[in-house]
Amino acid sequence: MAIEIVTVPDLGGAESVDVIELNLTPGDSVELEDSLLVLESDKATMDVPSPHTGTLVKYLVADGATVKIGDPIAEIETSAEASGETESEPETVKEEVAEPVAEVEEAVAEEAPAAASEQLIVVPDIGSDDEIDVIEIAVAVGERVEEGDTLIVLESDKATMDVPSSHAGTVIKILATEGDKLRTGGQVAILQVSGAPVAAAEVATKVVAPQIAETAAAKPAVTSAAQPSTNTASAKVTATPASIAEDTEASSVYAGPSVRMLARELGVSLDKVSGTGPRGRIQKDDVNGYVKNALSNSSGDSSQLAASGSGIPAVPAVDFSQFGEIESVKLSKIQKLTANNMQRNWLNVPHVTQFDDADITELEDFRKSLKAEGEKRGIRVTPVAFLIKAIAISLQANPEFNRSLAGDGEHYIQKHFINVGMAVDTPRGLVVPVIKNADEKGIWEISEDITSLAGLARDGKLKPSDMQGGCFTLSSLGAIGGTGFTPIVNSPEVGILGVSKSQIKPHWNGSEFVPRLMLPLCLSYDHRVINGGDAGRFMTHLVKLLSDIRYLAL
Ligand code: CAO
Repeated sequence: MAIEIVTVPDLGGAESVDVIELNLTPGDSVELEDSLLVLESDKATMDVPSPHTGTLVKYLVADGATVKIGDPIAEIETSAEASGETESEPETVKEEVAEPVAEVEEAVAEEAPAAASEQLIVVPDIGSDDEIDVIEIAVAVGERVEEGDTLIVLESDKATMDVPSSHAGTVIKILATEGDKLRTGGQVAILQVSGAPVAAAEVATKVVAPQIAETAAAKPAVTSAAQPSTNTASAKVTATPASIAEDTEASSVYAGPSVRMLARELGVSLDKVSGTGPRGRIQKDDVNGYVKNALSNSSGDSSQLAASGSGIPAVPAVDFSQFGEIESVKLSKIQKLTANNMQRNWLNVPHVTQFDDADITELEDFRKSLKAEGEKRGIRVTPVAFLIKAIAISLQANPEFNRSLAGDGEHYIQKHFINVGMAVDTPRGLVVPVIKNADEKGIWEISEDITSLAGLARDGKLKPSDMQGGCFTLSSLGAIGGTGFTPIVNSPEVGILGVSKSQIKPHWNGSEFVPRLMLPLCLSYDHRVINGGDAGRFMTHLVKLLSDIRYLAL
């Protein structure tokens, strides 16, 4: 028998990390490679595997402690043979690892470009202070890029945006990794702005050196190449929430192995449990609390656990492959957010949709008459510009539609500015850029805004600020078709106008039927804030403005 002290392994660059979970109880038997505890840096979590088979005598750290490389973390009682076996391993493995690292360092030193020719590329002004996820690294070390070439792609809650290179040159170091969060000024890459391409030494470094951040972002749940079973060996690295979005079910929830085991034992689906630990990590208490809550809400009926949120029965999973060929396609982040937002708004907002037609015969004649001048100005005027303007003026006249419910349930917020969101259909999903101060703008200016924002949306280049501050949303399917639909309110806004395709229809003018161009309008509203009378007045006003655009000028 021997007592082995297990220490904190190589942290791959992190100075210190937190102990966020102790996986075993003293007295538990431990197999080689069993996870002893979980460490967490600000970028990744790591399971520390046991370098021995034996019995856990005690932990030498507490949950929540901060530790650094070499700190003792646990005592394991082993048989003499077992400990002898494992002790011979580290030296060999260390040598194997050390060599390529040394080679790489030499290679990097030899090939390092002169400092004068290096150019640091940072995230340009993204219009807010928010941190945004890095979802794609578009270049590799050694690659030649031109000014304007995309280096990385960022994705906020609402849109993706490319970060272009501000210089032409060769990428010598990539400073961001997928899953990182960057804000304006965040470091992206270093370019050698003159000179030949460099060897991909940096890539080699990534393979052999267990850098927490790089490994975590490159592939969640990766076991690094430098992961021998020694006391000071490196650890299994698992992505934190910043990078789990791309992962499978197994790690798409931020929880450690013992919490997962508990959830499995209790039949709890972890994606239903809110984490109260650091960065939203799910703790054992969260799982127990969820169970307690589910049991008390369902008067002891544990079948509640199998239902989806709010007690709504889950949609059964169907294996479609039994009926024919299928493929599983990953949702983009925007699609996932849209799905969540739609469900949230659909479930939270009591919707009513009201319909009407506006006679836009004269509006269309006028719009077409603007074509020649529009060509001169380089501006394309579509019916959407008139709709935005008419909505802005209707919001002025009907301020109930420019409100949002306050979170306290006791107040509403009356907005004294008028920004109109416009749903744009893009290959990456639905986004809603906002035309600011639409009430103060004329048709030309609004048309310019529509063209530029719709273009940025389709190219994935909208800034978060382009999509913030909306008061009301327009969803125009007029160019596509249809006679009407019931749009979902873009909460916390309280109203949304759906517009379908205009059609010539017979209209009774009092003495005869005349052909008029009629535009179908569908106004959905939050019935908690807007009552039917408010909605009737808003719609009537809107129809009047569109049917006689002279009112837009008043
Ligand atoms: N009826 C008939 N024709 C219409 C129309 C309507 N209601 N609205 C637009 N059109 C015509 C335009 O006049 C234009 O034709 P011309 O070039 O001959 O003038 C043509 O359709 C194409 O318009 P467009 O789509 O390029 O431009 P737009 O300004 O009308 O729309 C935008 C811009 C961003 C609203 C639109 O491109 C878009 O993405 N719509 C989809 C919104 C969406 O997905 N909504 C659903 C959200 S989920 O509820």
